[in-house]
Amino acid sequence: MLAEGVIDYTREGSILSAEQRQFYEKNGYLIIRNCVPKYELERFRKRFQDICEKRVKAPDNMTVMKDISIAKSEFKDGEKAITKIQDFADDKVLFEYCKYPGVVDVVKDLIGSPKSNLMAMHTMLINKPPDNGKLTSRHPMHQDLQYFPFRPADFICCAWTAMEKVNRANGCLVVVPESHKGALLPHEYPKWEGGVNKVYHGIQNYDTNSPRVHVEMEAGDTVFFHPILIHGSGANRTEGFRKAISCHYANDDICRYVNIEGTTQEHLAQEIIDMAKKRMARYGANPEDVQLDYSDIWRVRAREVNGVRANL
Ligand SMILES: O=C(O)CCC(=O)C(=O)O
Repeated sequence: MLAEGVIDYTREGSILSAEQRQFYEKNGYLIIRNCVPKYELERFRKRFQDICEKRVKAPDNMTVMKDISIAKSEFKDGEKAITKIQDFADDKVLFEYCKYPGVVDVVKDLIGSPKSNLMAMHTMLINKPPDNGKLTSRHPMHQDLQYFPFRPADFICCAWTAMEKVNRANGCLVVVPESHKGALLPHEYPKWEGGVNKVYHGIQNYDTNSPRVHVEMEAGDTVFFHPILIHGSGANRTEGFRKAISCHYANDDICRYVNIEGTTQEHLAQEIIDMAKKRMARYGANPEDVQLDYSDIWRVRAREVNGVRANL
């Protein structure tokens, strides 16, 4: 079924039809409606609120991010101050999302098989804030592979689940179908007047005329997408916060870490290494004493969701 690292999308999956798998192969994404039940989403929402309001302790390695406009606003703490939490794999409630069978079974059908060893590599709960007019709530068009030091890309997949209705008004995902067939393009910070959030890199000289699809979804709908697919999200022009939860998976039987030195990823990798060193300093380590390779950061993040870890 997986000959020489090539996926045969013409066959039926365990739960996906051959048509669904072929849609993913052609377009680089696939929407599964009603993939995660509302009661699970409510548990994740409550947990996020408990973490934000400090009613439960956040795992040590979790990153809390604030939109640059919020960082300067009256909201210093709590749910309204937090734009995103990242690396929640050590939070037992939120990590249930990554292991949720309705999600994992689709991932197995897209990048592996029922027996594949699958790792959760990157976890996020995004709480896109209402935009204050500066358009900082936008996420520039990018390719997620820009962040990853492991390959091959065809064996990596993101699951992104809407925790409420997402539409153009509150900044749904925007994807460029078939763009996953291209290469990883150079990224940089967009030159936006209102400012850009930390590590929100966008594609250099992105052609705004590229044919795009606005992925409007109901709570529980999940879009699965390839890490080279060009995507981003618009400003949230509503009064509410737009929540989504996501996990990037990699097939551990096939994927290996690669050296990104000297590539277009190097600059971003250095930024992320510097952030990790700052965090270590907060825990008492001297960053000068730490030799940190970019792949080490990902080894620490990776968690098994099916089978066992062998390579990542
Ligand atoms: O949820 C969003 O608005 C965009 C998320 C995204 O594209 C990302 O974090 O890579």
